[in-house]
Amino acid sequence: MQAQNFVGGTWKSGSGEKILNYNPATREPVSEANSSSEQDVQEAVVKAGAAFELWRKKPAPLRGEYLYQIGMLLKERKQRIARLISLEVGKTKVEAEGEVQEAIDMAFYMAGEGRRMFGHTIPSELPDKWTMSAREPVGIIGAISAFNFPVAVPSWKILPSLILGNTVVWKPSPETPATATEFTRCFEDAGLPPGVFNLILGDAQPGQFLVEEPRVAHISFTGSTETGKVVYESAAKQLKRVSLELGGKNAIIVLKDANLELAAEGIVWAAFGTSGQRCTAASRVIIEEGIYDQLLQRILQITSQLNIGDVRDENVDVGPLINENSIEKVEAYIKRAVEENIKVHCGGKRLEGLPGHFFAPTVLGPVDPTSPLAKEEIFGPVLCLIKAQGLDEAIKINNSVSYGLSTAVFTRNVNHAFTGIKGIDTGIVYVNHGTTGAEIQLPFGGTKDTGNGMREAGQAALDAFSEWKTIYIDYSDKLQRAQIDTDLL
Ligand code: UN1
Repeated sequence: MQAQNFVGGTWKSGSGEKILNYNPATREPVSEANSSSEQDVQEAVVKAGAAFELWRKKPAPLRGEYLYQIGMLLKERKQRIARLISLEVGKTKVEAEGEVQEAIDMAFYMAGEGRRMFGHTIPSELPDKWTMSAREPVGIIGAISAFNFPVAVPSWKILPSLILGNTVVWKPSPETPATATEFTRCFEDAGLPPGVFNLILGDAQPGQFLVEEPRVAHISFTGSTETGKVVYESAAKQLKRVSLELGGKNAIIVLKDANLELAAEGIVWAAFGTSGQRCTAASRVIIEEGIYDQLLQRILQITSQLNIGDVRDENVDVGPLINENSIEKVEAYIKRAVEENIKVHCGGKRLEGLPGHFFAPTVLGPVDPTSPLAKEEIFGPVLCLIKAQGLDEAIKINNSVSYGLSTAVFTRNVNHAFTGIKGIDTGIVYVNHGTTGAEIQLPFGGTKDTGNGMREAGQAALDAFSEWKTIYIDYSDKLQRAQIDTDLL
C-alpha cells in the first residue's frame, strides 16, 4: 500500500525520500510512503492555521457532532483498522481491536465534552462583580506518536485538541503509514472542514520540522525519553507548549497476602502482551520474601503456554518485536544479565526458524535492584524478578528508578493497598491488576523522566490542549479596586 499525506483535505505524496515498511512477522513489504520535506510540513501548518480561524468559531457542541461521526466510523471500520495494525506492528487481533476501541471511546468521550467543557464561576471579593473562567483553544497542535499504539495514542492527542477548537498536524511513526491512512480516512469521511486535521508521514525529520515550526503552538510527543529531551529543549527556545509521554520501568509488587494465581496471570499479561512494547508494560516484579519460588514457578508455567508467532494465526498470544534494532537492544540486555550471573529462567533468545523479529518471553531473576536491567527501559518481552523484605522495601525499590509511569500492587490487605497507593511515586497505580490497560476517561501519564508533568486523556487532556481565559465583569458602575476596596459595603 502506497500511503500519502493528507493536507488541507487533499491526499498528496510527501516530497522526501521513500520509506519502505515491512511486516515484522514476515519481513514482507506492507506499506510505503514518501517522507515529508520542510515545505510539506509548512504547507500543512499553513492549512491548519487557516482552518483554525474558522474551526475555533464553530460552537463546541457542533464540533462534537464531527467527533461522534468519527467515533461511528472508527466503530464501523474497527476490524479493518485492526488488521492493518496487526500487519504493520505485529499486534494480536484482540489487542489491535482493543486499541481501536480505545480510540472509539475517546471519540465519544470528547464528543460529549462539546456540551460540557466546564469552566468555573467563582464569587468575587467585590460586590456587583462577576468572575468566571472559560477554556480557549491554543492554536495548531503538532502531534507526534510512536509505533506501538498507532491509533489509540494519536486519538488521545487529536480528539481532545479538536473538540477544544484547535487544529492538528499529526506525524505518526514511520512504521505505521497504512494504519495512519485508514485512521485519517475516518476524519476525512466524517466531513471535517479541510485543514482541521492534517497527516504528514515520515521519519524523525518532519517531526523535527514540526517542533521547530514557529506557528505550531503545542507539541504533544510520545516516544523515548532521549528524543523527548531533544523535543523539549528545542520547543523551549520558542516558549512552545509541550506535553511528553516518555519511557517507563513499570513494576508489579506482589505481597505474601496476595492471590498469587491472579498475580501470576496479571504479571504475564502485563509483561508479555504486545511483546512488552507498551510504555505501561511490566518489566519488574518486586516479590515479598517467602513467595519468590512459588510465584516464579507459576509465572514460568503460564509463560510456557504462550504461543509466539505471526499474529494472522488467531491462536498466537505474542507477536514479533517491531524491527531488528529492537531485537538487538533486547539481546544486549540478555548478554548483560548473563555477565551479571543472573539466571535466565526462560526465553533469553530470539526465535530461530521464523522470518520475523521474534524474541522469546524471558524471565530473569533474582535481579539486583541496582542493576541496569532493573533500571533501564528494555521495551521487549523481558521480566526481571527482584526480592524485597516487605512492602516498605518494595516501595523503595519501585521508586528507585528514574521513570514513574505505572505500578501495580497485588495484596488482599486493605492497609497494604492504601500504603502502596500513597507511597508509590508513579502517575498510575493499580491494585490487583497488572500495569497495563489504562481507560481513556482518566488521566494518563507519569512522573520523573516519564514526562514533563502533563497528562493525556480524561479531563486532564482538556488542560493540556487549552488556555484558560479568566473573565471579570464589574457591573457596579464605579471603580472598585480588588484587594483594596473590599470592605466598603
Ligand atoms: C502506551 O504504551 O504508549 O494502558 C500506551 C495501556 C494502554 C495504553 C498504552 N491503554 O496499556
